[in-house]
Amino acid sequence: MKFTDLDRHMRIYETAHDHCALPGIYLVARIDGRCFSRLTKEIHDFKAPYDERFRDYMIETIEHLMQCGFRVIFAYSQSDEINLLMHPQESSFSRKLRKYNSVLAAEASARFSLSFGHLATFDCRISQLPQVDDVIRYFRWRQDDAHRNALNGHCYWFHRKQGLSDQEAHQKLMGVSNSEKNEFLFTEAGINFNEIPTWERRGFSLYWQDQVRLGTNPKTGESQESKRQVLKVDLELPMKHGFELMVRNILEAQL
Ligand SMILES: Nc1nc2c(ncn2[C@@H]2O[C@H](COP(=O)(O)OP(=O)(O)O)[C@@H](O)[C@H]2O)c(=O)[nH]1
Ligand SMILES: [Mg+2]
Repeated sequence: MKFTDLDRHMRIYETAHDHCALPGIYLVARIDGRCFSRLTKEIHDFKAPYDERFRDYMIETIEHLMQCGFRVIFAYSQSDEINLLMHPQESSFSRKLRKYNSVLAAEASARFSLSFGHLATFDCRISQLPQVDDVIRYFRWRQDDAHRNALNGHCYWFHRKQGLSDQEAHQKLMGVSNSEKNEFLFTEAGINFNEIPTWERRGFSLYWQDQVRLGTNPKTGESQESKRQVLKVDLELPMKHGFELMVRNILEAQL
């Protein structure tokens, strides 16, 4: 068989089920660390439940993901996950989902591993959201999950530090409500949940901001202003409705 015939014959198997996101659908990628429970507990002595070094590796990874060829307008991260909202007109790779999934997972894995100094990998999935309200709900969902994780994490690690095994600590938390966990932390562990760092309770974000710089016009020698976009790392996110409003403003500014 000639190469051109063989190529045409085989290519179908590779591409026939390629799915492209429809124009106008909002795309959010969730990139999640693979087996990070083990990695954070056994391979590295990260402080538990939260470690600023781990957070900073995630920030370096997100900064890379926001500048590696996709039009990412907003990132939200908590625990070992990174959520990226694409610009509505994002069109790389003809919006082929397999490309977003594989390239973003690969870029995140490579960048995080460099910071971390060990092999670490991420998977990626894409949510295709039909309306702005769905995008807002998506990020609200992830932030509510951050709150749940923080509450659980602090309770779990308090039990562990008291000498309980992994299984025993998990069992202690079964069927316990959020307000009971709050109360437990306050009375037993001496932790006022509302006073732990905001980024632990609410996650954190990266987004673009205009920066005005004063320079000199090389031709005229006169001073002039120039504008460029820089990434802001926001560790003090608002919560609930305030967070929803923030995501809405960032997205609607692009429409
Ligand atoms: N020690 C520590 N662990 C963290 C930190 N951030 C995330 N993790 C852990 O990362 C894991 C992420 O959970 P999940 O994605 O469900 O588990 P996976 O399937 O093992 O990756 C949890 O076990 C978290 O406790 C941190 O700052 N310090
Ligand atoms: Mg994970």
